[in-house]
Amino acid sequence: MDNLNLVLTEVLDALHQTLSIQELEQLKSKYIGKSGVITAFMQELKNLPVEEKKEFGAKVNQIKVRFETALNNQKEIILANEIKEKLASETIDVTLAGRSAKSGSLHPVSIALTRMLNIFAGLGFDIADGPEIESDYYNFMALNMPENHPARAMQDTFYTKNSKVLRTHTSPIQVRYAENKTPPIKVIAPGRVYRVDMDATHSPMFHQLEGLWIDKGISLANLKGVIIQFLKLFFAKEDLQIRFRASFFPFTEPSAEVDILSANGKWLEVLGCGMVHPQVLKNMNIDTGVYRGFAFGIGIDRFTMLKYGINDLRLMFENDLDFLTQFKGVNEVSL
Ligand code: 2NL
Repeated sequence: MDNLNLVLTEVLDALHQTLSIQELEQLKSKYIGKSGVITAFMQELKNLPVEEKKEFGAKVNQIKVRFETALNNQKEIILANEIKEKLASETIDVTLAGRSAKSGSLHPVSIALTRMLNIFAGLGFDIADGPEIESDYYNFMALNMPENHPARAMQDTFYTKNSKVLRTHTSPIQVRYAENKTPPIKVIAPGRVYRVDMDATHSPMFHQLEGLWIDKGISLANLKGVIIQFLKLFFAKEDLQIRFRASFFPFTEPSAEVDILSANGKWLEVLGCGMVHPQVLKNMNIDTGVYRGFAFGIGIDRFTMLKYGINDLRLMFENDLDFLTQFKGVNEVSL
């Protein structure tokens, strides 16, 4: 009997200190489970003499009932506490100011490209597109760059397993555009181009915009007129100083590079151009006895940097939001 009273005090004490349902389940099995302490008392009942059985049996039963009642009470207390804690920790302050959704903005390259497209559209140029994975023919052969040309080396051009190339310029777009048309042909070809090159001033992928105008009587004068007009409009500077320097490209003859005078008095090379080489015209099925053409190539990324005062090419490709968000609101939808 004394043992029984001791067990009751011990068990009620333990119950009141229980803080989780899990602990409660452990106590339940410890006392009234298959080999529980109270269960053991009940099994002892059959070994007792008849006269003790009644009193002891009643006492054990009473203890079992008190245990179960206390267990259920504690269970309710724990559940109520859990809800209280959850409510306190998950409180939402509906009076706090909302967080505004961030809106995106155009990449500076897209802004500069749109500006270029607007200018050339205004000068009457069509806009063409083409594949980034090109055949050797459209990327090199059609442009008068023979088998042994250094630009075709593995260390300069990305080749695919099936001997195609990642286009190294957007010229192939113009070859495809021109080969099944009769002049006048007046087109620009913007897009991504790829070269094996990676340092502070070169990226393996960059953006180019090429232009081509073929018609009867097209001359170097037309080339200069278009380039000068484009540069003055792009940099929004009517008195921009521009010079043409003789140069060489396999696909133009004669060829020139074009420099502009920067604010600090230095001449900056900005693009290459020339009269389309007769062999290239022939490759486009153009009658060289009737037609002439000029072509030019512009590095969009470098133009973007010049236009917006960006001093590091890597910024153009890192997509750092601190950099990109500075172009929010720069609008080139119309000139
Ligand atoms: C440069 C040089 C140039 C061309 C690109 C061209 C395209 C055809 C025919 C002939 Cl389809 N030429 N493109 C011509 C001269 C120069 O780019 O330094 N660009 C950044």
